[in-house]
Amino acid sequence: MTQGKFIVVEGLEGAGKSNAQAQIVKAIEALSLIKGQQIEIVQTREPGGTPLAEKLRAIFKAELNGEVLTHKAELLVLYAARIQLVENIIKPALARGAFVIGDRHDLSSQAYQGAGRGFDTTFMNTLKTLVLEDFKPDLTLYLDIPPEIGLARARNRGQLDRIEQEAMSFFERVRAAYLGFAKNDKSIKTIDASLPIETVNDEIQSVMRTWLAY
Ligand code: Z5A
Repeated sequence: MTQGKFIVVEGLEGAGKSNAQAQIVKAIEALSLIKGQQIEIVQTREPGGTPLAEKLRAIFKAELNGEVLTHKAELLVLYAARIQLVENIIKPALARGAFVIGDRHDLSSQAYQGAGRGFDTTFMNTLKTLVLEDFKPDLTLYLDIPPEIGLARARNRGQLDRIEQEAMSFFERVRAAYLGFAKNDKSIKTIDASLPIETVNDEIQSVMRTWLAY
């Protein structure tokens, strides 16, 4: 059995990650048809994706009756959820030969906690290596969008959660960090997510066809 692939979708809120995941599924299904073999697809989200990680997601997203969630506690909650998901769901799926599509992964912590909250790079890299060792996605699609457009889309869906209520400067730092990571890592492909959805979909299909080589 060949090892599967881990594909992650990243971006600010409202960038269209749910839509992008559906496009990735479509591309993998096309590959399945061409190869004439069924490819298992597993979809995950972070924080979340296991019973414990979903509980940690609820803690992460909630207002805690006035208790301040410190930035370090927030970061450790995210890594506790992540390692549960990686060890219990993602690695076994990859070992079965599945394609795992992740709605966010470690790059979110590097961008939101590293750049957004202001943890330094050495601290972030040390924590990442301690928890995840050398585990990383095979491919990341970064959906780039100015925060004012993404947040407007998120706002249309209803009430904003704890992170979504951060200042615009927070999201500007997060976006700048994502763009910097994408510039320095060939496994991260940037998609302009501010374009009309049909154009975004065409671009995702093109990136996926090239990457999957079909
Ligand atoms: N977080 C963190 O800080 N650190 C970490 O390590 C991790 C996460 C893992 C997760 O919340 C929060 O956790 C997130 C980062 C933080 N914080 N915030 N804020 P979540 O999972 O609830 O939310 P999200 O990940 O940000 O997802 P989202 O808001 O649902 O965004 P999305 O999935 O990208 O959006 P969407 O639902 O696909 O699209 C939004 C709307 O836009 C929808 O109505 C679409 O139809 C529409 N859309 C999509 N594409 C287009 C285009 N091209 N044009 C027009 N309209 C479009």
